[in-house]
Amino acid sequence: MRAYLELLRDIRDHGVDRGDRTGTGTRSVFGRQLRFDLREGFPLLTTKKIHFKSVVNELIWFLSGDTNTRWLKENGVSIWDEWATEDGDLGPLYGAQWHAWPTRDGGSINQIDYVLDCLRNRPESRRILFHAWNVEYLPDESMTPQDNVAAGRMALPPCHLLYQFYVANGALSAQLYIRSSDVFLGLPFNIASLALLTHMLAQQADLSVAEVIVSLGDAHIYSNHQRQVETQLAREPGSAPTLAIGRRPDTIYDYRFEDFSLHDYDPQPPIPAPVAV
Ligand code: THF
Repeated sequence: MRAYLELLRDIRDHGVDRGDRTGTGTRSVFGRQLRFDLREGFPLLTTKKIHFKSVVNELIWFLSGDTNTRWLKENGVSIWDEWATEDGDLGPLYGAQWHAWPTRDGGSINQIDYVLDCLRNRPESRRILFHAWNVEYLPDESMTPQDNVAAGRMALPPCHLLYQFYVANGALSAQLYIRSSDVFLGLPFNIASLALLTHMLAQQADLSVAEVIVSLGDAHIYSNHQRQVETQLAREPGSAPTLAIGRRPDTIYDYRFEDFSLHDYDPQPPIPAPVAV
């Protein structure tokens, strides 16, 4: 995860200070790429503790097509609470678009099934991707997240948009485009989640794993994360943990938190930071 720490340093030293939608203020750079080789370990940050349970359960929740925070809360995950309505609703964001992209005849398309079909039957395809930027359902920016949900729109537009996969020599790689990356808080989650999804898809399609790549649009540090960034940059990174998957579930939708275990994850303490809503 040295590349991650270098990105933090790059933004701190070379970024431009700008206002932002949330009113918090950010320092940002535009257009960066980080790569991690999954054969060298699982890319989970060691310079602060990452709540791995939140990463796993959020991904299981996305894959299931659920867009209500109820199941997440019951499973110890609170990272989506800020944007939800009182009933826990988030509107048709990630899970809905991944699992059930709405079609004009009132039906839906499961993009995850499509990806698995490609991986199994057309691994050389250059179209193995799924997308969450469904423009018809993007929020109206003059309304609150909760009012958008009430109007049938997403609570907020997807940050991680486009997932593309590539198979060579029986090994799966993945690249994710993130249009707007909260580098201190969100990015470590997004990298770990992409790596986990790659392991799950590889297991389901009888492939091994190769690389994960994140391509970032606006990569920013929020002004109220500056102190936390300094704390993190003063720490020495440890070695990467490894991921083990305890069984092979029948489908990509049948994974449970207990199926995953991290070995040799020995992180430094958490660094609490406020999330901009
Ligand atoms: N909005 C903003 N401003 N930043 C984001 O990273 C972000 N996301 C998702 C949607 N909107 C966003 C939500 N994902 C945390 C982590 C991921 C989030 C939101 C919040 C967070 O607070 N992490 C803490 C503790 C986590 C825990 O205890 O489970 C941390 O210290 O890592 C990016 O996709």
